[in-house]
Formats: sequence, structure tokens, C-alpha cells
Amino acid sequence: KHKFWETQPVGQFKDLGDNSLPEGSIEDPILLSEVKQEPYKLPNLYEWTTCDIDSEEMCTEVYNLLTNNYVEDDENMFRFNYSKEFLRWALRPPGYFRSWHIGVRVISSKKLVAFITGVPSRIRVRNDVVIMAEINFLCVHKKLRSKRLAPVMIKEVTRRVHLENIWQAAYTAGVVLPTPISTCQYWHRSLNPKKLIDVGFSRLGARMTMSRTIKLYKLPESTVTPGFRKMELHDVPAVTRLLRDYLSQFVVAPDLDENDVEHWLLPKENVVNSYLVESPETHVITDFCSFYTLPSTILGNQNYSSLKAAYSYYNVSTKTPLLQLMNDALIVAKRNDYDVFNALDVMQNESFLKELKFGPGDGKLHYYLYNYRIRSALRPSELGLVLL
Ligand code: NHW
Ligand code: EN5
Repeated sequence: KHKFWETQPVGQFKDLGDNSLPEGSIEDPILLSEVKQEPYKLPNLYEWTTCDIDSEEMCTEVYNLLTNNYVEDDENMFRFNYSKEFLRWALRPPGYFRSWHIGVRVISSKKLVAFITGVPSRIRVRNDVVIMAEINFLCVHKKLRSKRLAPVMIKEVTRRVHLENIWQAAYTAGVVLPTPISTCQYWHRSLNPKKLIDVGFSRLGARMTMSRTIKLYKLPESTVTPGFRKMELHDVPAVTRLLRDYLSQFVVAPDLDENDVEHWLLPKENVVNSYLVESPETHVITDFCSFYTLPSTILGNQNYSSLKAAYSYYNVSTKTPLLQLMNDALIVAKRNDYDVFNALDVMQNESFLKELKFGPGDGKLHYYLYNYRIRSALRPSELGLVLL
């Protein structure tokens, strides 16, 4: 059934429920001198290219490939539309390797037709902090699908990760592969219900009119938590402490230092937004919330071409109830013209989803580790990791 994945060091379906297998690394590292030195062979007519995402021209090529060929929902009504600024942010964290931004071109025309990326990250699994690659943006042009290009790309990124002496990876996908460490549910909170209904993202509920629906999702103009403000550069040390402490409770979570927090959480216009609560009396930073911006192209609608979505990222509450903190996040997202606020049921998100009028979506997100076995699947609430 999974001709490729059966050959890889990942948890296999046949081993589910076998509690005798140990947790941790599935296969041992090999000597760097034993790692294959030449790239894997592509089918005739195609060649590898390393994508220099700093170059405006290359970034545009990647952006165009993804804009036209990346992830769609199951009814092909929406397609993710990561912005160039977002791609630059996602692909250049501290310590990134340019060699992990891999493209495939048609030799004759030089057209970019496939892409896959990795970025380095430290991920803690229980008490074990492991240096991993986060793999993302795997994409094969629509006209080249089902030709077994994806396995070659995955093997090539694996080889280049190995060359940096890194032997594990984390990734998420909407499809089921061998085998998820956890399966999460997408939830959606309407901010602009009329547009969402007009474009087919959501439906008018039974016995609901448009005006009742608009009223149901109405939000106040301003946030309610005293001391709620945008995160700034000088907040990085305090936010790092808050976040590290908070993430320590989850089974799988990133191990973030100040450099990581500055990169991943300092607000970047149209890419990532972070807010915190600074106590007006003590000036202590007690709470934090963040979301990233990922619009989707609306396929085949007369009136609208783009959906502006916020995705819940890392949130920490120590003093402000999480419910109130996230309600303030909804208020700022609404004020900034987002149409919808999305969240997974990871971390403690279950505690606010229903109360804040999120509804379950038709999509699931499966989390995977490469060359790292977990004894049995985790509950989404045991995950402290959000990938882009
Ligand atoms: S998930 C988003 C993936 N991208 C899309 O869905 C975009 C639209 N689709 C496409 O572009 C986030 C194509 O359909 C793709 C597959 C390219 C998905 N992950 O070439 P073939 C990520 O980027 C397996 C992994 O004929 P195709 C995470 C499939 O099961 N494997 O298919 C990426 C089959 O193998 P099997 C996937 O449709 C993580 C084989 O590919 C997959 O033309 C990557 C078929 O290949 C997916 N999303 O192209 C893994 N979708 O064994 C990283 C399909 O079942 C692993 N397949 O026969 C770690 C590496 C680093 C390790 C470091 C130590
Ligand atoms: C890895 N980094 O299916 C990326 N999205 O629910 C790979 N559905 O937007 C991730 N089908 O339910 C791939 N509206 C997995 C995600 C792929 C994209 C995807 C789903 C997630 C989605 C929407 C639109 C469905 C359109 C028809 C959806 C219902 C919203 C409604 C709002 C009001 C309250 C009830 C829910």
C-alpha cells in the first residue's frame, strides 16, 4: 500500500499497538563519510536547483509554484497562498541551511516544477531534546503528479539533512501516512460571516438568517484585558521565559531560545502577530498570544479572490484566563480585517474553542516524526508544537 513509506524509518501501521518497541530513534546515525555524496537521480528532463530565497527572482518563482499548486481543501474551493514575506520568514530561521531549500526544474525551459524545504529546530520529546529538520512546502506541479517524484524529493532532503549530521524530522500533513504521532482537528471562528458564506467557506446554520448570523459573531471594537499590547523587541527575554515554562508541560514541543523567539514571534507585518499582557501595576509580562497570517486563494468565485485567515500559533496564560486572552486575539484579528481565525485542538485550545464560537472544520492535520518512535499516539492536547 505505501511502497515508499514502508521503506522509511517511521512508525509502521503493522507495529501499532506493539508496546515492546522502544521509544526514540529508529535507526542509528551513520558516519558523515558514508552519507551519499551525490544527489538522488531525477527522471530525465529534470534537474535539482537550490533555491536562494533571498533573491527576489527565485522567491517569486517559488511563490508562483505554491500559489498555483500547493494545498487545497477536499473540495478544491480554496488553496493556501503563502506570501513571499511569509516564505522568507518561514525558511530563514536562526541556523537555517540554504541547501535545504530544494527545487526541481525542467532542464529545457528552466521552469520550477517542484519544491521541498527543511529548517533546523530543536524539538523536545518527553525529556529528550532532539535536533530535527522541520519539513514543509512539499509541492509537485499539478501536471507532474503521481509520477513518484515526491519520494525522490523526500529522499534528497533527507540526504541533505543527514549531511548536516541531523537524523530526525518533524512534519504535518492533511493526509494519513505511516504513522501519525497525533491527529488534530481544525476549528474555525468566523470574523466576517457574510463573506465566508458567500464564498462557500461556511454555511448559514439551520433556522439562521444572515442578520442573526452576523450578530452571533459580532465582537467588541476594543480589547478588554488591561495591559494588552503588541509584543516589542525588548520583550524577547520575558516572552522566552514565559513560553519555555509553558511549553514544558507538553510531550512534544519546540525548545525555544531567545533567538528563536525573536525570529518566530516578534511581530512582522502580514506574517506573524504577537500580543502580551503587561501588568499595569508590576509591569510583569503574564500572558501571551500569537497568530500567523496565511491567506487562501478562493477558486472560482465571482465576487472575491482571497480569504484572509489568522492561524493560532503559541498562546500562554498564567494570569489572564485563556478564554479572555483569545477573545482579545479575535478582537484584534477582526480589527485587522481577517475573515476567519483558525486553530487546532493542540495545547490547551479545547478550553476556549466552543465558548468562543469556533466550529469544527472538515480538515484534519496529522503530525509525524521521521526516525523517532513514540510508543502510542498522543492526544492533541499533549502537543505543544505548531508548524506553519
Ligand atoms: S503537507 C503538504 C504537502 N503538499 C501538498 O499537499 C501540495 C499539493 N500536493 C502535491 O504537491 C506539508 C503532491 O500531491 C505531493 C505528492 C507533492 C504532496 N507527505 O510523487 P507521488 C509538507 O510539506 C507520498 C509525505 O507519486 P504526488 C510536509 C504518498 O503517500 N508523503 O505523489 C511534507 C506516496 O508514497 P507511498 C506524501 O501526488 C513531508 C508518494 O508520496 C505526501 O505527485 C514530507 C507518492 O508520490 C505528503 N504530504 O506528490 C516527508 N503526499 O509510500 C518528510 C503524498 O504511500 C519526511 N505522499 O506510496 C522527513 C524527511 C527529512 C528526514 C531528515 C532526517
Ligand atoms: C502543513 N503545514 O482542508 C500544511 N482546510 O478545516 C498541510 N475547511 O479550511 C495542511 N471543503 O471547514 C493540510 N469551513 C491540511 C489542511 C488543508 C486545507 C483544509 C480545512 C480545515 C478548511 C473549511 C472550508 C471547507 C470548504 C469545503 C471549513 C467550515 C467553517 C465553519 C465556520 C462556522 C462554524 C462551523 C465551521
